[in-house]
Amino acid sequence: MTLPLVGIAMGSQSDWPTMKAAAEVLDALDIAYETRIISAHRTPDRLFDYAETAAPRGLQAIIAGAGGAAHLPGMLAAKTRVPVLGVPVQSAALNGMDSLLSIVQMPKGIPVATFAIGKAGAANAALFAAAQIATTNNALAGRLEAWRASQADAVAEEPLDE
Ligand code: RP5
Repeated sequence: MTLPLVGIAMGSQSDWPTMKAAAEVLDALDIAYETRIISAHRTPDRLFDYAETAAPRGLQAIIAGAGGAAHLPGMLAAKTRVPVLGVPVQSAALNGMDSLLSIVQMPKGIPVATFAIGKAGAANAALFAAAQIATTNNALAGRLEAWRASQADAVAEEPLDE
């Protein structure tokens, strides 16, 4: 069994359609990961346990997505030195502006790298984690460069009529 290098954490089952975009990128790059539902508000003990064991278990990044009063990324970051990549999930009431501001405005001393609202942010968080890990993993560096080349190849030089 391959040990996970990346943890994908989310505050609720309802965040999975967004956070799945991160999982799809990690699948494409053949990076081992795990997925967990961890609510800062509803399951605080699970949050502490996950954060405290993340480094000893060998996780190199935690991608954490949450919506609304989105405390999950910041609280995880408070309890682990593993880099936390925050993904603001688009909320129904405020379209994710609440999530974005909750995650991005960390006070000095405990950083969370914050990405765009929604699926684009989740996918980019996974690409960022891949780039981080690739600094010490040549095989992954090659896969990441191939992924980017294939993305570039998929962009037509001229627009077509629909
Ligand atoms: C947050 O509250 C979750 O991250 C989710 O985005 C939001 C709503 O959760 P549910 O009420 O759908 O479980 O904690």
